[in-house]
Amino acid sequence: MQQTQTVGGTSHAELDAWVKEVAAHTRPKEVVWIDGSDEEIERINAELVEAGTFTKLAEDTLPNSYHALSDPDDVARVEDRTYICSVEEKDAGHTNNWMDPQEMKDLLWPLYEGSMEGRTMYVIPFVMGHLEAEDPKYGVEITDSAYVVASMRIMARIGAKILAKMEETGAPFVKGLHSVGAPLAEGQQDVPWPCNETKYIVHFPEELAIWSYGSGYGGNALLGKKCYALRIASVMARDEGWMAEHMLILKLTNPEGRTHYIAGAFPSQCGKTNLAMIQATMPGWKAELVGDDISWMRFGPDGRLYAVNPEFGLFGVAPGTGADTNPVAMATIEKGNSIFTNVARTPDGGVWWEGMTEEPPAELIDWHGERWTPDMGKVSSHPNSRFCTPITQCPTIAAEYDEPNGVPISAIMFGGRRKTTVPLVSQSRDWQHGTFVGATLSSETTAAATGAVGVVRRDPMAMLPFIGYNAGDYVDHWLEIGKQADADKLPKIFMVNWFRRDEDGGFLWPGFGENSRVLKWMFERIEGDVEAQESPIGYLPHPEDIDTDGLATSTEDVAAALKFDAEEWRQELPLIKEWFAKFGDDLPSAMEDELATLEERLAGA
Ligand code: GTP
Ligand code: SPV
Ligand code: MN
Repeated sequence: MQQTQTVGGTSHAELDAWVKEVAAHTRPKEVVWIDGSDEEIERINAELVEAGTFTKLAEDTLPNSYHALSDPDDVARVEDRTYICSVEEKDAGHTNNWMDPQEMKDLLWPLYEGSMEGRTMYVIPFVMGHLEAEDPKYGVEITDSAYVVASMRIMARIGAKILAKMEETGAPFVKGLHSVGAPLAEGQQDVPWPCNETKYIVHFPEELAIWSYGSGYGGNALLGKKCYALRIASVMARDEGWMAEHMLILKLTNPEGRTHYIAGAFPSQCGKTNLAMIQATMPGWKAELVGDDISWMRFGPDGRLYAVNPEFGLFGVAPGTGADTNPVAMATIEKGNSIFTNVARTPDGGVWWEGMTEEPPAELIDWHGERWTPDMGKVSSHPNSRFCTPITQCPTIAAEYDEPNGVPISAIMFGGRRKTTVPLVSQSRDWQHGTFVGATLSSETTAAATGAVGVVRRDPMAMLPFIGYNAGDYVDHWLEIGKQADADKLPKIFMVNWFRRDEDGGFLWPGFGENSRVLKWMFERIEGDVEAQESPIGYLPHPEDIDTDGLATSTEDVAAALKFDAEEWRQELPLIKEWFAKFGDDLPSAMEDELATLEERLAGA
C-alpha cells in the first residue's frame, strides 16, 4: 500500500482506527489533524487563495476575510438528497427520506473509494456547545475540503484542546465523513469549487454517524451544524430527555432592568439571525444575542428549560442584511475574520449584496464571477449567499453566551412567512396548544434549500428538514417535555408572522427592529402585566397594548397585521388535516384533540 503522509494523530484508539480506515479507502495524498492554531489557519487560507477558492478581501476594511464563489449548482441544502438511515424505516417516518443503513453504505462506500485522491484529508475534532458543559457533545469531521476546515473553525469550537479532552475522557463522539467527491488525477488541474453532481447527505442515528458526499455548501458540508446539532442531536435529545431545536435565543431587558430569555423557531431564511441581533426601537429596551440558529434545551435543577447555543459562529443570509435592517450584523462582519460565499465583490476588495445599501455600486464581480452593472436587471448575489463570521465579534453578544449550562427560557416563538392568515402575534393557551401551533407551523419555501421558492408548506417547529427521527414521535417528545415541568415554569408559547402582506403585496408590518414592539408585548405577557383577548387560535393582543409610539406604520396597517380572520383560518383547516393525515397512527391523540377544539371554536367565530 502507498504510504500516506500524516501530520498529527491521536491516542484515542477508536478515533485513530476510524481515521486510518477512511484514509486507506479514500486514498488522500496526506492526512492533516487540525489543531485550530492561528498558524495553521493562515497556512490553509493561503492555500485556498492559491487554489482560487478564496479571494482575499481588502485588509483595511475587511481584515482577514475572504470571498468564495461556489459551483453554481452547489448553493443550498439538498433536502431531496438527505436521508435518515435508521435501522427501522418507521424511525425516520413521515418527513424524511429513508434507506436501509446497510443498503445505503453498500451504495455510498464505493463512491468514497479513492474520492480523496490528490487531496489532503483533514481531521477536525470539535465540540458542539461548551467544552466545560456537564456532558460535552463531541464530534470529528473528516473532510477533503479546506473551505470546510476554514468554515468549521468559525462555526464550531475545534482543535487540539477538544481532542485532548476526548482522549482524556474517552467520551462518545459523532463521526462525520465528508468528501466533495472530486478526486484529482496526477497532474490534473483543480477547480476553485470542487464538488460532484451526485450528492448524498446521510445520517445513521443509531451509530452517531454522518456521511456527506458531493457538496461543499454549508448545511451539507459543515457537519457540526444541521447534520449533527439538529438531525443527530434530536435523536440524542429524544433518548436523553432534552431538546435540539432550530431556534434563535435572545436576551431581552426592559427599562427597569428585568430580563427574559426568548427562543424562536422560524424556518430557514425566515428571520432568526435578524431577530437574534435585533436592536429595540423603544427607549430603554435592550436586546442581546445568545444564538441565531440552533438551541439545545434541557431542564435545570430549578425545573426550568435552559438553552445553549451549540455553535460558535454565524452563517447568515447576506441579501437583505444592511445598515438599516441589521446594523448589528454589519458591525459584526466589519470586524473581519469572515468568509463570504456567493455574494458579489467590489473592485476595491469589498463585498456587496442586494439590500446592503439602497444604491448598488456602479460595478461589481457578481456571484458567477462575471462583471456586473446595475442596469443588467439581475441580482449580483445568490439569494442564499452567506456570511460566516465569529459570533464573539457580535457587539450585542450576551455574556451568558459562554455559560456552559445555558440560560432559562421564558418564551418560545414559532413563526414563518405567510402572506395571509397568520396574525402578527398570538399566544398559545398552554404547552399542549403551543405544541399544536408548532406542529402545524407553515411557511413559504425559501432559497435556503434547492427547489421551488414561495410555496406554502407545513414545517413543524421549523424542523421539517432537520427532524432526525419519526415526526410523530418528535411531536410526542414535545408533549412529554411539557409534562415534566409545572405549567408556570414552562416557556410561554407564541406565534408570530412578520411577513403578512397588503393587497398590493407590500409588507403590512415594518419588521426588523420594529419587531421589538412585539417582543415587548410578549415580555409583558410573561410578567403578567398585560391582558389579552381570547380567540380560536389563542390569546391576541388588545391593539392598544402594542406600543406604536414613534412607529411610522399607519394604524390601519398595524390593525391589518394584527387581525384574526376566522374565514381565513377555516380555509386553513383542510390543509392542517391533510398534513396530519400523513402521520397515520403516529400522530399523538392530543394533536387530534387540539385540531377538534380549533375547528369547534372557528365554527362559532
Ligand atoms: P437561516 O440562516 O436560513 O436559518 O435563516 P434565518 O431564519 O436566520 O433568517 P434571516 O434572519 O437570515 O433572514 C432571512 C431573510 O429575511 C433576510 O433576507 C432578511 O433580510 C429577511 N428578514 C428578516 N427579518 C425580517 C422582517 O422582520 N421583515 C422582513 N420583511 N424581512 C425580514
Ligand atoms: C438553514 O438553511 O437553515 C441554515 C443554513 O441555517 S445551512 O447551514 O445551510 O443549513
Ligand atoms: Mn437555519
